[in-house]
Amino acid sequence: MDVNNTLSGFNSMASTFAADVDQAFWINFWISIVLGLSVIIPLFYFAWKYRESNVKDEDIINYTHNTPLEITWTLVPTALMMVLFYYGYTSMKTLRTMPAESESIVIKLEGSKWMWKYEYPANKAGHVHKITSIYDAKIKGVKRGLYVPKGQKVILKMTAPIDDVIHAYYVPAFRMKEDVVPGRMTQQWFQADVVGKYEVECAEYCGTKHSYMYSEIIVMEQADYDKWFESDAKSPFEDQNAAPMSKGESLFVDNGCAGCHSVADASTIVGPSLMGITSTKDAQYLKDAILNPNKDIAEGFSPVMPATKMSDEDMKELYAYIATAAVAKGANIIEENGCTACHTNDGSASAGPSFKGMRTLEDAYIKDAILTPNKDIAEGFTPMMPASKMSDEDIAEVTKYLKAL
Ligand SMILES: [Cu+2]
Repeated sequence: MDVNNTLSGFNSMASTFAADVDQAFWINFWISIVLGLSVIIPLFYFAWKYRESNVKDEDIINYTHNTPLEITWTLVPTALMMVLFYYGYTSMKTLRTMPAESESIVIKLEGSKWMWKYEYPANKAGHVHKITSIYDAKIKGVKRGLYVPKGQKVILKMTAPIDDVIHAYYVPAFRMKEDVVPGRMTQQWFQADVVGKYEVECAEYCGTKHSYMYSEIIVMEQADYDKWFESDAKSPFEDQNAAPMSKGESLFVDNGCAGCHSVADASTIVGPSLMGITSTKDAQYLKDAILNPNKDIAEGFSPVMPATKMSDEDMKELYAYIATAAVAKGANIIEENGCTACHTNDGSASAGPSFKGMRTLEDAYIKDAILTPNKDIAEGFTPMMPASKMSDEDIAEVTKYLKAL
């Protein structure tokens, strides 16, 4: 899904009750116009007709009442208002009457700063699908969403963590919106009849990344859905599984770390970037930061990170992921510039010395060696390295990579 920061989905009516909601909206709209104009037009007409220069003092009469007129202007608006009430009430009732849980797919939904998490009931093999939707700046969208079959009733049981804020789960194409409240369970159901992808947005301002709190609902054919649901694949679509995530990366995404921390570059999202952090902080530091995040806050950041429960084993995987993800960019630059043709990572000399062990070099030395390589050659090597044109940023990435080796 490529999101564009505008409300999309109003051009489709993908849920069974979308047409009812639209009908109620347009009836509401036109009756409001009629009632509004029935006041505003006479107002201007009478103001003009009885303007001061047009009325003689002797023409002014004091009417006490006019029974037929008063009955008319009471009954007609009341009737119109009852029409509004009828359509509002019946469509509201459809939306708010939950179908029987035994005939529906009941999915738990959690909204938090700034991600949506879904938890399905266990499949036949006992596997429980847990899916996290987090906005990914690289793909300008979310990688995963809520997968549902066409023509089936789905009940969403929604809540937010007790220390979070109010969000709202909003699906324009379904004409459906429900508050997601910390410590409270709210519900909403839908049945989607059109296969497709539909955008989900948070509709309750919830802080810095509110406008990036996206998810999507993917409506699938029943057979496709069943095939995925009975498997343990993270996603029903091959392209979303093409590059399987490492355990550490899954932990990073599923626990929502990616919502606030970047690892592949130095940009600040809400929390500080974790890029290169493993070169100065050990695994114990990361463990502390996860279990008791507000003990030790990086300068310039506020204590907003929720504590996360994680096993020691998972901590290790996560730490390993952060260590490799942080250097991935530098590694890419090195690869792209052909450096690996002459330099290894493992300590063995090739045409040039190995990168391993270069972590002791000064930053300025590394920069010089890239831009003017033949100025200062390591002992035992000949001056043959080509100068590389590299931006200061790329050099910084490469330096970080070398220091992490
Ligand atoms: Cu929100």
